[in-house]
Amino acid sequence: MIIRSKGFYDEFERKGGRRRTTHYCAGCGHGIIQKLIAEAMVDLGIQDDTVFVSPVGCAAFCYYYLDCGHVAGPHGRAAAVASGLVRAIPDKVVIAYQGDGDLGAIGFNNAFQAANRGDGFAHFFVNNALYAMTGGQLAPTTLPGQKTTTSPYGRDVVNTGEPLKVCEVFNQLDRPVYIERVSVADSKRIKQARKAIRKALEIQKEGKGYAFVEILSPCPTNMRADSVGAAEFVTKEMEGYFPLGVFRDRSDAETACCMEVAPKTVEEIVDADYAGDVIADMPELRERRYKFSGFGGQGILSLGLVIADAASEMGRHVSWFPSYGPEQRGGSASCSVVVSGREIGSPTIDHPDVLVAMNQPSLERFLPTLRQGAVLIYESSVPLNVEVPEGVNVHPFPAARIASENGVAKAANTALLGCMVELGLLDMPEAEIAEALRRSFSAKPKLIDSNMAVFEAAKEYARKELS
Ligand SMILES: Cc1ncc(C[n+]2csc(CCOP(=O)(O)OP(=O)(O)O)c2C)c(N)n1
Ligand code: SF4
Repeated sequence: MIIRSKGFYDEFERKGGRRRTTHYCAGCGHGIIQKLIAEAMVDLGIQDDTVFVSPVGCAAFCYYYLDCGHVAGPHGRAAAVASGLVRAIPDKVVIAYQGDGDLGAIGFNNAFQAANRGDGFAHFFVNNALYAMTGGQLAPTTLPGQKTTTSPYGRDVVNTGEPLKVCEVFNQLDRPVYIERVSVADSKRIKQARKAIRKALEIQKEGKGYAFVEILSPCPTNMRADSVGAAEFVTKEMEGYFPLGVFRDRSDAETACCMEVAPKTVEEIVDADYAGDVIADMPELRERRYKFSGFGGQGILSLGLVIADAASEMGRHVSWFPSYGPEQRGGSASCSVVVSGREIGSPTIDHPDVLVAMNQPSLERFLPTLRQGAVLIYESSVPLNVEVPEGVNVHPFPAARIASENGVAKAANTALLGCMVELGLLDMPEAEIAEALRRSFSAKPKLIDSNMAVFEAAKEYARKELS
């Protein structure tokens, strides 16, 4: 009979059926480390409040084993996911678990920046000196001279660098509360690893900030050894480069890190950002998602910026997300603008509420994404030969002609702005938009009057022909 911690599920419902054992090879450190985490979670009474971010690597299946909340991170991004989680659910305990390829290579910057910010999560870094899941390739932590499938003659530090000492690097940063390197290569070391893992989770329970524990871990399969040989490699070889010990412990400090000043709830964040009463005075808190699209040089990105600027001046939550090719001019360009009374979940837009399309590729690409009730404004000199989805309100608008007739051929974007104001698509007083338009020409004041003329002419056209 297997007796296991209540921190594990009774059975592991993996692909291929229910099982009672993990997929780890005999002698692998991952299983030991996860057992220590499971036990600590239960003993600290945080199991139901814990969200575990699993990596890509041999430990990717943690969500089959540990009985807590889970998010699976893309390769290298567990720390970035954890950074998001601690902001979205600050009262929960967040764990990020990463291998040395995952954290030390593709995900290093995410991990480093999270540590530098002191984001409040427990960060477990499993260092087995290679990429295990993919067959034992060289990792940033591979030892000099160590043979792997991609360093068959041993790691050459001139070509591939020295082993990356993550604890030592993170120990240069101000905000981490706790940094320790431990090992699970034998029972004496496992006891110390147990303490370190508990401490990192206690720090989370108390909301004290970022805790980093590096765990040296045997991988018999790729260290090309049996269980004993792999454990010996960890103690005799790896510890020479990665000395064990506590690098930092500020967990007793009364105010351990940033987390004591971070707002605790979404409402508090909103209040802090907005000064609260600004929102209360805004009856129209709806979220609108705009896509502006055309050729580079048509002022599409600037159009989005003017709207984002006006909304931001009014205390709205705003995102402006440009997308363009390597060409400076002539290629396709678009931007997504979200204006909202609430925090914005994502700056990308799959189904815009309003699409402004200045060319044929924009119509082909974005018109099919519109849903019932959405609005399309398109440059009327472009033939509309893309099927319009049902329930979409279509407004052909001669932006280029209006701009030319008013003496600024390049101001089709300003004409579109006037059209949107007249059609009531901006949920903001016209004066705020006009002010933002003027601001956008602060470096070229000579263009302000002519653009205001285009703006007025566009409004007039839209009033007569489109409303
Ligand atoms: C974007 C991306 N690149 C590469 C891979 C292939 N890949 C899967 S696991 C892995 C390495 C995992 O090594 P490590 O983080 O050291 O964890 P271990 O398997 O040793 O526990 C790689 C490169 C992937 N899944 N996704
Ligand atoms: S390959 Fe290595 S790290 Fe992966 S499960 Fe096997 S022993 Fe563990």
